[in-house]
Amino acid sequence: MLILLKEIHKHLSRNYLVTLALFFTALAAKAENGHELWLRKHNVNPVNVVCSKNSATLNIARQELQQGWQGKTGATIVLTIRSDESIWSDGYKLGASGIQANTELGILYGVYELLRRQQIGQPINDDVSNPSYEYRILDHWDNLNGTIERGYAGNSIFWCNGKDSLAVTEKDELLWREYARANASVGINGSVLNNVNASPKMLTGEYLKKVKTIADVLRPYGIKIYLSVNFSSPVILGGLKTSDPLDTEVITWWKTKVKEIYSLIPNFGGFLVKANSEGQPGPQDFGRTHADGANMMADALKPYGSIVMWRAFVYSPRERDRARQAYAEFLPLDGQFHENVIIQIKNGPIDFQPREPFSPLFGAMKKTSVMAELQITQEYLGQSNQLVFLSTMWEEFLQSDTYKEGAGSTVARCTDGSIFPQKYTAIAGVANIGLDTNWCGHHFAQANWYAFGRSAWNNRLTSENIADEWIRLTFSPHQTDQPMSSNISDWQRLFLFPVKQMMLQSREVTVNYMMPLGLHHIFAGDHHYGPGPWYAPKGLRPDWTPPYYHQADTNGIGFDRTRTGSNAVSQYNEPLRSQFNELETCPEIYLLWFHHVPWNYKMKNGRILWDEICYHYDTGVQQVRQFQKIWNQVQPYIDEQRFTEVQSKLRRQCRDAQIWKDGCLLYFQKFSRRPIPLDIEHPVYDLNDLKKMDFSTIKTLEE
Ligand code: GCW
Repeated sequence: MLILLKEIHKHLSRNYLVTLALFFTALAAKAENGHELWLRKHNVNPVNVVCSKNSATLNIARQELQQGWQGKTGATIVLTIRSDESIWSDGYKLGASGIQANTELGILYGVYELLRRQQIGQPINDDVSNPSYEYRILDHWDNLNGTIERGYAGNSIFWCNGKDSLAVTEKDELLWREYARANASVGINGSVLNNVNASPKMLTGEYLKKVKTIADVLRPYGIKIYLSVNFSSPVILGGLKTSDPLDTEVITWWKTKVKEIYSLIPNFGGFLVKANSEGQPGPQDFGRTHADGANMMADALKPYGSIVMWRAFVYSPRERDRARQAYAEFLPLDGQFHENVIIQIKNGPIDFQPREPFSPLFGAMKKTSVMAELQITQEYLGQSNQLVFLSTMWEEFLQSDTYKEGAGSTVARCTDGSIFPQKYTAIAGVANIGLDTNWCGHHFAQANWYAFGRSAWNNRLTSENIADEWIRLTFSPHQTDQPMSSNISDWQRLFLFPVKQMMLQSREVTVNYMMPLGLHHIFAGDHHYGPGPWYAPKGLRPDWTPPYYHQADTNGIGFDRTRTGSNAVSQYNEPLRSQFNELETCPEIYLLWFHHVPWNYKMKNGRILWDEICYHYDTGVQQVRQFQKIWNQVQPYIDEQRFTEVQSKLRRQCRDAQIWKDGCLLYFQKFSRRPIPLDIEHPVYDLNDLKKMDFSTIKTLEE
């Protein structure tokens, strides 16, 4: 990979002077702050839109066409709502002269696809496009005081503190409309408005009134509202003595609450619940099961055709291996959940780490609807300081073979209804959106929002495809920036190509400098930013400290999850179970996830494990430095604001990658007692200094 990066760099240098001259005026291109996302304004041609119906959604469709048409001047485009067997749900059929769909929303999605293709220069053949998942949802971990759990792009766009916290201004509504439009343009059709660590206040009348206002703004764009609910709400809000899900008063309380919600929001989508996890209340507090709790809520929602997304993110401090727990608790309940319950499972068995094998629950539950929960916000992947395109990670996950019904039973197929005919199919992503002007903190983090929507619509899209589209939409030169548009092929060669390669490699690069070879959860502190393989404050529960996960000692490193260890391998179907279990057949990317491996273990390339770890960390650092060079060389093709903002983030990423490498190598070296290979750069930081740093605050390290 490094060689490829060097090639790109060489290639760029050769052309640098020529292009600099050619595109110099591009520097004066319109300032862009990123707020328009992938929906930037451009020159349009007049178009004649024919549609026999009017509605809020269809009016948006019409307006989008008129404001974004780049096809033939004066063309006529017909929007037809007519059912067709080949079209499913809100899918659509695109043709040269029009769009056909079963639903109004299908028309709107078709319009966005048509405009996208015009903009990126893709042909329109009689194509049918149907969504892979019926529910494509953003989970906002927004607190009602405006802060966002694991948010790195400013405060909530929905909630705020202070005496006017429930007032809604025109500015709020405009922002919500922009948000809804961006989501609809990539096919997202649901938003959970509040944190899964849910405040009971969410369900009070005054907050529900604000939810109604938000729902009204989002509705024409096809975005349904969902709420995270606190299991103790009947006691805290309703004054009941218990929140036991089998208690008749509790059941009535939820039914009445649901009725109240529907009187305000007729298209309300349902609940998301984090129960008996990390201190949240749940049915187990009353000796009941997850199924008892989920079914009680599902029954209250059923008359309205809506769903409960019940999270499988559970683990207790007493268990020997956290990676086993979701499976151990949920599999025995398979078959007990009511039809409108969907179990929401994180992609990996632990917690959104830079690399995890897929959660074995995906290949296990057969009688229950399951959905994947991805994390768009980069809690564990550099937050909004680092350029990491997550699409490749999600692709790896969705295409992982669970062998549930033999080879080819990918996670994608286990969740989209192709293997198991689950009544509801869904996918969720934890949002990375906040009040920052560019919405996501890092300009490239927008690509993760985009990629989530696109993959939720079509779980077979490749990351390369998605990155290509996103770069073209987000950065392609405006037609008015003359020298650029006349040299579009240079733009493709000198901007699109290198930037795309950088994005496609970025997740693996991050794995290299953070947690290669299956290492996981070795962060310093609860902020989950910098390295902290040493982090183990007295009294903290062991499964919240890195030594629990890396298990480094003088013999070796890694968590033994083999048959003779925690036996987490047994949760996978064959042939994975045996493959993961054997040191020789375990893929090296998961080596230290499944095995405790001696420092001198011979890797496939002949190096010993310790050396291989060193090379991975070092390669990661070099790769990020290469990103910096690539970015500096694409400057002629991009507006100054976005160029400088990304440049400064890459500077920080380079430094932080170095900190990761130095911190981890110096610490693990205490156990390996081996030298760092002489042909790689040796650490520049001192371990004791790094141990004292608080990586969550920029100030400690900056300048
Ligand atoms: O990844 C962990 C996060 C918590 C989060 C939790 C969860 C919302 O560190 O901040 O809480 O997962 O998914 O519930």
